[in-house]
Amino acid sequence: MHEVLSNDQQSQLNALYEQMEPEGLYPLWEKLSALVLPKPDSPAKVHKWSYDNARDYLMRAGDLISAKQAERRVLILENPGLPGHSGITPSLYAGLQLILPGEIAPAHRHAQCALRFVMEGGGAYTSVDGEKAVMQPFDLVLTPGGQWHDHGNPTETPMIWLDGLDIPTVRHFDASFAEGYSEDQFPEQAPAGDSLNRYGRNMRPLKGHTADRRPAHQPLFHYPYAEWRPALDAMAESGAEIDPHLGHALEFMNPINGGPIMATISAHVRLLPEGFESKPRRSTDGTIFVVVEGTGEAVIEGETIALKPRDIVVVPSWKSVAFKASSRLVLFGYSDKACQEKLNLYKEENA
Ligand code: GTQ
Repeated sequence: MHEVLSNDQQSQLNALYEQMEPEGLYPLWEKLSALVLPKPDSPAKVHKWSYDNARDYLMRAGDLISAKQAERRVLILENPGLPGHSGITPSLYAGLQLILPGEIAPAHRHAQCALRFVMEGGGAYTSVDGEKAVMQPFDLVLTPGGQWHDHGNPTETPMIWLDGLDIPTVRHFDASFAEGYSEDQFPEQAPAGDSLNRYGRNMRPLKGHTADRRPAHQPLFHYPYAEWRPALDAMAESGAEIDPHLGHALEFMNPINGGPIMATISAHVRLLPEGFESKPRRSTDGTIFVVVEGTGEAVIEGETIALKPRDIVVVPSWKSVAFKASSRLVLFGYSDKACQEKLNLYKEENA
């Protein structure tokens, strides 16, 4: 409201509000400026989770409940600004999942899209519609919505990865469906790594992808560290111009259309050479970062956050962020940019 109301007018309005409230009616003019914001004002807070601390709690949970009992033994990374929401941002979820040697997290499928970013261990797998992706540290593995998936660890060492899901987005649209499979493991449909072999190297099956077993629009679900990490190094070593706001940055894409990895989630990696300081940048996609390598700082709206390997940091929508690399800094990030771009909402500002 722009004009000041007289006391009499205000008290008559208050009486009106009181009468209509039981019928679910409210005056927009009292709320308009809080509903239609001139710029994003996220309730989510900037926050960092120490991997070492979270890992200790997760291992303690591992002593108390099996992966099978839990269905998914995961610690939720809840944003302190979103209590009870189970989200790390208003649209996205993050969790740390532990699979101990010999365990299986039983097969299920759901509307939600998930990514896994491996934090430690090696040789455990995620099986997607009956095809295993055998995972190594800092690999990215997808389980797109609607596909059967189970996880297993046939190795001698615990396996921990970060789960990134669009749980709050699906909840927002009231569009959740989920079901368990009749057996622990979905029957094997193809050799481990088959889709990566066919689609992961800038090629596709000669026979034509629509004849394949994978959904034609989303054949690839494994983006190994062994491939993305050397790509960043090659960029840095080639003398390629470095983006002042991002560093050397590459986005993971769906090879079918060059679009984001999943309908609702985008993901990327960055390399900042030692001593590099990125210029401040903000974007409407609140982003979850994992430090893969190196040390440095994130300066988020003037707040300095120290970074070390495996730290997890959330930068909410429209908070300005700049990174300083004390040693060569490699970051993985995921956000809802994929979803916002479809809705024509995405914006960024590079200072
Ligand atoms: O691995 O399927 O962190 O369904 C949350 C929900 C993991 C999974 C989570 C899930 C999963």
